[in-house]
Amino acid sequence: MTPRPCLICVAALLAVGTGRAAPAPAITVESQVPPYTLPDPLVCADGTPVRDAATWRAKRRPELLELFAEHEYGRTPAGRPAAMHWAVTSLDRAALGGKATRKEVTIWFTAKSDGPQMHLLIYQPNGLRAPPPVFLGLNFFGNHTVNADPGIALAQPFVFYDVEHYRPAPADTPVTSEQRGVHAAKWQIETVIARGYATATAWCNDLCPDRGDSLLGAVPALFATGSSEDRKDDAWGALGAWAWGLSRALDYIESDPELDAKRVAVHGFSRLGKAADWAAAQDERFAMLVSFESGQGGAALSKRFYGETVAIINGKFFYWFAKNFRRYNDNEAALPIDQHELMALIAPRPLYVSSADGDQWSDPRGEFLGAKGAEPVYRLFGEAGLGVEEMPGLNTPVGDTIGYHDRTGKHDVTDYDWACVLDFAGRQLKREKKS
Ligand code: GTR
Repeated sequence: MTPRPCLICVAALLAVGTGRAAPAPAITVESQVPPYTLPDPLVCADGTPVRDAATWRAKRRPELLELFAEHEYGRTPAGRPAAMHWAVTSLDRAALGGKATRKEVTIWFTAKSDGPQMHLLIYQPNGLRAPPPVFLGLNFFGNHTVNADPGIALAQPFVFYDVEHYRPAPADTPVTSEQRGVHAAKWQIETVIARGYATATAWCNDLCPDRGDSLLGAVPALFATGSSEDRKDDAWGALGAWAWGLSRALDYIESDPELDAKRVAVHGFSRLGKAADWAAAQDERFAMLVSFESGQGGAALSKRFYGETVAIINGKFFYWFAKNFRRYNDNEAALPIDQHELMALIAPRPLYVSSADGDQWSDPRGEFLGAKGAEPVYRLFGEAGLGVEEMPGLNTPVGDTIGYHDRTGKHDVTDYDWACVLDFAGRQLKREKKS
């Protein structure tokens, strides 16, 4: 793997990119949250009120998508490349002790076999009478980390990371297969299978490596994005490319008769939760969204200025968002949108937001308010949304079409989180479709 840019290079890029001194310090005390005003998802830019689902669909939804693309995530190239194609590269009908079928699929984004490509790993439960609904999400460190199953191809290039701190490990770290399954607890694949769902995942690195120079390679290069500093102000960043890849994985799922492409729940944790949020907002083929501790740029309100702020995230992760997002560094009041409107773009599809009390950086209350602020749009569709006025106590899942919980513990995805999500999906995704 190309090494990450050194700290001096990053500092230089930051100075060029933001032209600012250090961001204002983060607030993690609720009483210090400054007053703020949220934009109303039900008022169009020209002042027209949105009173029905038809106006939302025809006017306000496209307008909000455009605002998020221009000001925050950057623009996504339309559709899929004409030469995109795929092949199943491995198939085992007796995986996970015979309970599942494991499939590996390579999706090439161009006609070239050595061009940008994504490796999709799929487990589907055996013995079902109908194609199962699917949980689809990107992983941080390679498909072989999501389960200890020795049949999973080791991610290429094989990169060792410091799993606890989400950093590459030192270059001389010995290459062994010990990384198999290091994130298995975050994925709970056996449980997901046992509850009657398939699970599909790909490594975010296939689409866009998570490092400063990544916009010059992989999928961003395919669309001639330019470097993090040279690209257009409204060009996408890594989050946009990751979201795009989730839609391309769904393109494959639509072609696979063994999977129910009409019931795909897209999910993601933290930075990959932000990507899942943006993917589900743009691509209405996703039937449900699960946003695990997606924080700033995800489910949490930016204007609360609590935990990670716009300036902090743009400083450290200058290649995640559009350059335009930097205009709101320590200037959140000027943002014409906020994240409750991103959550509203999921309506009327089921949405689940999960927080962790030990993860104040992601702003649990801001994530709850992001979900809560989407409710007026769900109501336009006759959906109840969260159904509670106040943030629930710890470990108390709430909600109808919008689900939410705040778990005790650190920044993570746990068996508890999955248990809540699977209960919610059972009610919301597996229910008979309304005709
Ligand atoms: C942090 C970042 C968060 C979140 C997190 C993660 O460093 O500040 O926005 O994305 O990484 O992805 O684990």
